[in-house]
Amino acid sequence: MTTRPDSSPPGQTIAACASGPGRSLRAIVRLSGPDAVNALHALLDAPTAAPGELARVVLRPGVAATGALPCLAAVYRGPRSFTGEDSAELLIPGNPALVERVLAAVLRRPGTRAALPGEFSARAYLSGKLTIEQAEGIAASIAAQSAAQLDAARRMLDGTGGAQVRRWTDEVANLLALVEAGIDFTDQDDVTPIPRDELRDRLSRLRDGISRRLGPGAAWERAGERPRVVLFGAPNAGKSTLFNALLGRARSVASPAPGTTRDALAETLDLGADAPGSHAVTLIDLPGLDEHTGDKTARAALSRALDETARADAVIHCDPRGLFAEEVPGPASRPVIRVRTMADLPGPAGGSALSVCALDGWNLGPLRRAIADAAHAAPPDDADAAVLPRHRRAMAAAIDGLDAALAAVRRPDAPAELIAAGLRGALDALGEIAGDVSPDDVLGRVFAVFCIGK
Ligand SMILES: Nc1nc2c(ncn2[C@@H]2O[C@H](COP(=O)(O)OP(=O)(O)OP(=O)(O)O)[C@@H](O)[C@H]2O)c(=O)[nH]1
Ligand SMILES: [Mg+2]
Repeated sequence: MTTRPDSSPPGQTIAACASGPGRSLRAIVRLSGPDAVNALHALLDAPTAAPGELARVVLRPGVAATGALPCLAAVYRGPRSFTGEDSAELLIPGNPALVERVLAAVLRRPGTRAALPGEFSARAYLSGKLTIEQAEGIAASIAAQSAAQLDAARRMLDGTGGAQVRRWTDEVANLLALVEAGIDFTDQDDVTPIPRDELRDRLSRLRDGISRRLGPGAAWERAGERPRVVLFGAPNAGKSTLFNALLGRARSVASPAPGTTRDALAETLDLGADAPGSHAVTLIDLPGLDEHTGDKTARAALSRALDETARADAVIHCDPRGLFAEEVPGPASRPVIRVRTMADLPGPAGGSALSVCALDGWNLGPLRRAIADAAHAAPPDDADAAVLPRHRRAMAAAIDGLDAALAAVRRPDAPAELIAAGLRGALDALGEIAGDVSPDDVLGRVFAVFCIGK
């Protein structure tokens, strides 16, 4: 991620609970960074076994305000670990209070801090341990709600999903080369530009293949409605300022007084310029979540904010502290983009939330693309939903490019440059799926929708 000068240096050790909330047989406390192994050993009465092996250990009496507690632990030495750094995992009984105490003991160590959502995977990506496709496969397998979605996630993890995209990419690149050969060398005898009939057939086949993969589309695409995207967060999180910055005009009142916004303000946000192939969305500025108010109007505003968030198609969770502690109401499968607002002010170190500054516009491009990706999420009950939102949008953009090329091929007088332009658009769009994305986009768009501990 391009960092603003106030971002703190890397090299910190991060820790988080990597298992789900609530009670379970076991919970996993996960650590990564230079101090990970020492931090683990400080909790135990004896060092663990060989790297990579799960060993029986005993949690020292007092660490978690308990007596000695038998547990399991494993250490992984960098670079032979998931993140590429020294890492450790501690498996303890899955009791939330116990997990909290163990994490608190770890986090008391200097140089150790709580991991932000997606940070383990972001570190793995940055150290070259994961491709972007595999990182997305991890997120997708956690979010999957159907066998089809699990299959799609597995295809991302093992690279077979990417192989299909590469075949499409190759075909577009071949067609582009043929068309360009026709443009540049028509006066040379040894180069035969591709006949229009053959070009049209291959373009149609390709377009139909991508379109089949995309499926019938999200509910609102069918219904002709715009996806509803809400700005959610605490009072004074910078929601209204961000709303105005995204729209490019001062539509909502923003002020240093908490509780300024009292109603849901909806406006159309066009994302086409930053995210080709994307729809316009309805962007909604909401009142801040002030749970501790006695005021009747504020209570009505709070319930409006919760209702709108619960029925939104995507959520932009705003937090200048980068903690994202507020619980987001609504279905768990829906995209939530974590945005650290006010990135011009000193704030938390590193992390994988998308940092933006609404005052100077920093990183609003990646945020617009993240919104466009989220708006392409298919509903979870859709059997064809097994394509990630980011990929859906890129495929839609590729189809737009191929349609433009096809339209040009069908016009006998259209110059070959028009066909080539459409093909280049399709090639760029498919390149995005394969991972031709800038580091800014990767951290912002991919990891900002991960959850903590992953
Ligand atoms: N330095 C800095 N200040 C910001 C930024 N964004 C917003 N602010 C300031 O933070 C304060 C609160 O901003 P709002 O946009 O009104 O916050 P809000 O989340 O809409 O607040 P409520 O409507 O009360 O829930 C204002 O004084 C803004 O000028 C930013 O990126 N950087
Ligand atoms: Mg506001």
